[in-house]
Amino acid sequence: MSKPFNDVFLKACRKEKTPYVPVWYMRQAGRYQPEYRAIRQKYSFFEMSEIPEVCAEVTRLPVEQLGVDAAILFADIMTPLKHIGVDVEIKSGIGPVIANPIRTEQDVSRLGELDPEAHVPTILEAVKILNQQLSVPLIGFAGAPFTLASYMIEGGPSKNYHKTKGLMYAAPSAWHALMQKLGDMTVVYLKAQIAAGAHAVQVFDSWVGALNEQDYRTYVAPIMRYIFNELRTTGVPVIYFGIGAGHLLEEWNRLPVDVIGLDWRTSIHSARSRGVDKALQGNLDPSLLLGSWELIEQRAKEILDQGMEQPGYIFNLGHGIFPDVKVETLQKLTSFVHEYTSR
Ligand code: 1CP
Repeated sequence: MSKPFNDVFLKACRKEKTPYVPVWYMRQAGRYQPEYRAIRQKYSFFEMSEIPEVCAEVTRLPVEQLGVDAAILFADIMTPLKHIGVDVEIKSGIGPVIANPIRTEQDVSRLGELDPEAHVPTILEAVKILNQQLSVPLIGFAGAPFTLASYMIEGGPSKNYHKTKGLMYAAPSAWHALMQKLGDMTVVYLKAQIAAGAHAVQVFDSWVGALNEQDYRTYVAPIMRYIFNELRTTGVPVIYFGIGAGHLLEEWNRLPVDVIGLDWRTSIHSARSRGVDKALQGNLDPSLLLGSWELIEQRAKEILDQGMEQPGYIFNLGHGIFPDVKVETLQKLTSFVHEYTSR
């Protein structure tokens, strides 16, 4: 017998009343799980997400193990880039590394277009398999243009995004051409995930907090508005997340997006007091999971009390789970969120 479909997460995205606060975790599939580490030994990162049965298994694992209210497709924000001419690899302990960084207008013009059915059929197949197997919503996702561009231009992870901003300031026409190419890729990729059965999508703009408000408005907001307007036509909820981007909240609140994901630096109260009227998601500091259970419970309570003041709240961490966190801690936290908020 299959379980009835749990739509609590989708209701919260739409700011409807829910019987309890739904919860899922960024990077809920990952190296903190012994099962993930065992599978990862057998495959390269991209192989894992490109063998549909393996992708589905890794996606399902945290749902079964933790009892979370949503699954997130197992892939990476860099996954589609390989198919438009970016030579990317995921190096263990580092992250994405690019052999042919984008530095000039010519480099930008050489990038191709994504054709999801031809380029990522295995990812779409995994979405279809998961839809048969899951009784919680499946979140599809993609990287946002600024964050993708930062890896493409720097060649890997960066601390200051100097080359990225350098291209943005020195060659605005190349920059805007790059944003448009990546924006188009994001739209077709997410629409294909939605057509295959994803119930919601999250757009990860992890590193856009490196820009101030003025530059965000000039160099990034137009492409985000374009992406979100396109996605709006599908009717599925859209979440926008970034790290260290609290200073951009007023800008984000003007975009046609349903849910804003907060990192741990900005409280739910302060976001709402600044006029943010979207649904909110977040935002326990992921490092707090190394603290005592008493501390974790106290901080989770504080966040939940603020979140529950209005409909439209989803519990999550402020960023992804670190590899040294215990599975049991996340199981306990998930149960706590459900029990504490059940009415
Ligand atoms: O469980 C899930 O959350 C789904 C899978 C998922 C998602 C949504 C992975 C698997 N990556 C992502 C998104 C992602 N990837 C982001 C946005 C969210 C965030 O900020 O964490 C970013 C910036 C990346 C890029 C990336 N890929 C990094 C960060 C590097 C840096 O700049 O600090 C890393 C370490 C990866 C590799 C990766 N992606 C995913 C996993 C489980 C891993 C570890 C890979 C391994 O097993 O070696």
